[in-house]
Amino acid sequence: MNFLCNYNYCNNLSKLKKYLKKRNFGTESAYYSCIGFFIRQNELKKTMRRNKILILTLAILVQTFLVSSAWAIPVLQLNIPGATYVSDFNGDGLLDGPFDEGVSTNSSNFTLQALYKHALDSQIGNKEFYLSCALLSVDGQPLINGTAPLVNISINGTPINSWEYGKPELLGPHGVFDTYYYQLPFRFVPADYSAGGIFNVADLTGSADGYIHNFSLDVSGLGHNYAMVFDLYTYETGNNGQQNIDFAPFSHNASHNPTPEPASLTLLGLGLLGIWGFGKKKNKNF
Ligand SMILES: [Ca+2]
Ligand SMILES: [Ca+2]
Repeated sequence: MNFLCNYNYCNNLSKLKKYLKKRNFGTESAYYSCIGFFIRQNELKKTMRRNKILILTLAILVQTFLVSSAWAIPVLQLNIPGATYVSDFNGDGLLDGPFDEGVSTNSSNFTLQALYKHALDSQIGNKEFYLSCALLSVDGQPLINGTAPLVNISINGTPINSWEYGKPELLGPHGVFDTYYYQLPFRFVPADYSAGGIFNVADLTGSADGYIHNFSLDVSGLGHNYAMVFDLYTYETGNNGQQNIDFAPFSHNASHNPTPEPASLTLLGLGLLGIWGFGKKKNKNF
């Protein structure tokens, strides 16, 4: 009787009953074999529907996760407007250096921004934050303890030339330290508030409320011999008085890498002169 139990009839039991009655196929065996087929078909359909729902739910979950990760803005970040976000500075495919993952510039004069994702807060000025400026060699190595380098930078026009050796107190382990560094305490002010102005510096996505504090930096004093990595952090006092650190993730800090050394620029210059001389000589021959 399976010829009766095709999809058209077996997906509708009452239709099937009517069909069997009309054609006098009302024998029990025919009816039950069709009902069996009907149940199997229906179960298959149910399973398919369940799988569909499962796949849809998974797809929605994956999408939600992807969207929320793109919109996940760290509480603290450093940004240099106009600079580029570098994900792998030396291009070796590994996250292995202080300049990997972060906003980086080779300009000597730039604005460094401290971003703090936070709701509008009338008590904003009561909390102290810190910006650390760590001196490194141009290839990203911490400096060796000895005589402090005779370099100065300026922050908001104030010259900084006193370097401490080690790691900022309470700041967790960080590949950049121990080295010479300067720690600048600062506070956000009400005028730093920006409704919806906080974004993820890594991919420029997102929009959250928070505070942006600008520092004007002149690091021309580093010349071509030093690089600098900037970190942003604050301390929270927990319920039982312990100090917890909140810091910009290392993937959201900033760095300065100097332009190529004069030696290579001189070589480039000599090369250009050579080409120019060659061109002149060639012209004379005409
Ligand atoms: Ca790397
Ligand atoms: Ca970094």
